[in-house]
Amino acid sequence: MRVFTLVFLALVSSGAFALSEETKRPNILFISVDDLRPELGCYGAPLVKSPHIDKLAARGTLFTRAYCNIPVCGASRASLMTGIRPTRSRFVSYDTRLDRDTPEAVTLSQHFKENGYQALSYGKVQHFPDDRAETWSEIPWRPDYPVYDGEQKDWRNYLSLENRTIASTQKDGRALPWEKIDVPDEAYFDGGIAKKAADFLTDSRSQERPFFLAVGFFKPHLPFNAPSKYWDLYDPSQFSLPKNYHPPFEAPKIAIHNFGELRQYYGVPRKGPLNEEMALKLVHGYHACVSYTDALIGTVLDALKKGGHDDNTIIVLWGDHGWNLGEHSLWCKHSNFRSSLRVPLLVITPGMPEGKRCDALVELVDVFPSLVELTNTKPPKTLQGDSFRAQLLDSEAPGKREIFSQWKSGATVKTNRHIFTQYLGRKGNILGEMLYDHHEDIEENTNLVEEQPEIANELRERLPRGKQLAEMPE
Ligand SMILES: [Ca+2]
Repeated sequence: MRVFTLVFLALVSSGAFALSEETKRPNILFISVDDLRPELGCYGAPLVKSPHIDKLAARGTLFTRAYCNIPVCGASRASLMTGIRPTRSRFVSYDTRLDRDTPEAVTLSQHFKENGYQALSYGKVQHFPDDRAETWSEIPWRPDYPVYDGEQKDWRNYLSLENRTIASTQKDGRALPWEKIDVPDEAYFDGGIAKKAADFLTDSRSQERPFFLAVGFFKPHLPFNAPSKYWDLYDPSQFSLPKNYHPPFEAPKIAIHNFGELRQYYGVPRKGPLNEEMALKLVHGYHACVSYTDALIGTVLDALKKGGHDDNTIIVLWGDHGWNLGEHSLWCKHSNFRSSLRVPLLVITPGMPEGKRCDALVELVDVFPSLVELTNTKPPKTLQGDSFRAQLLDSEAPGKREIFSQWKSGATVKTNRHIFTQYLGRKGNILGEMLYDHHEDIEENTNLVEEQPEIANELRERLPRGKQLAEMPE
């Protein structure tokens, strides 16, 4: 295997795989899956039914230690799409807008559009379809859903009579945090998104010039609505709550939240722990949605093959942040724990090694510079991440020394062995700190910040100072 790698690297350095102006640039299929935690068959979770993603992983590189830079949808996506890090004042919430936070930055879609690509967005890619829409070749497409009072109220996409009845009585159209109904895949928005992408990939338009096709699936974001057959893939008795269904020992209170996102659904208590029946049904519903999305990814990949694009398309599959299914007593995202920060990331590049698992540290801000390098295009000056092309060529190539995440007042640095978070008040006062040893305590159950002051101090020094990462020089 080592010999193969050396031969391969020699070929690469000799330019055998280098793209030239005469070579047709590769297409890019960019699949985002909302709230997908890295708990899939290919990530070592055999009970999770994700056959299509598992098959995809066998064709390229799976990153085992990929982290988001901020654990909330809109901000994480904005950061990835600009290659710029979040701070306490930039890319902070679910409703982040690029045209407000970084109006001048070259976005990923804009970069490829300006390099002759057709740049298309189907489904949930950026939070707002109208946000810097000019950076795409067409206005980002989403399934039609009713708009009331200027707001998109029906994005939850309930189909069952029970949920629609409940929603009609609620001020903002909310209902149960799940839905199981016997409908075809196409009935929900995500089925429509997969069909739209498949239609393009098998259409002559996809042959005209290289494409950057971003396909964004809404599930497994709450509410956990999926066709019955995906719920039925699982025996409810197989699910249990995690061993660490409790806050970490010695953790600061600020590290734990009240999972307000889930509290907004009908039947979920306003505070306190969930009863076990509800907790286990949420775990079941989440997995049903993962398997539903996995099947739709299969639909898109079949179309990619049918369209004859397999050999000339880079595929990136990523989740925008992690998700807690009871870990640390938490639900949803919005925290500085590994369970909120770690994401799935698969990259398939034609001509590069297949079936690799890479343990190097990578962060989502690295995706943009990687795609720039893989397509031999000129990087925008604003990029703050680093290309992981070297890791795609050799999964054992050394990675970054450290990566960073930010969630509100909490700034996190992750190294090969440790993860350290400091919560800082507006006046620079320390609100709390956490240190976990991932070699000894991967689940982050015991805060070592008092017990290991030397390591804590070293990592404290490695956090960006002053106004945090935001205003770091480029
Ligand atoms: Ca999300």
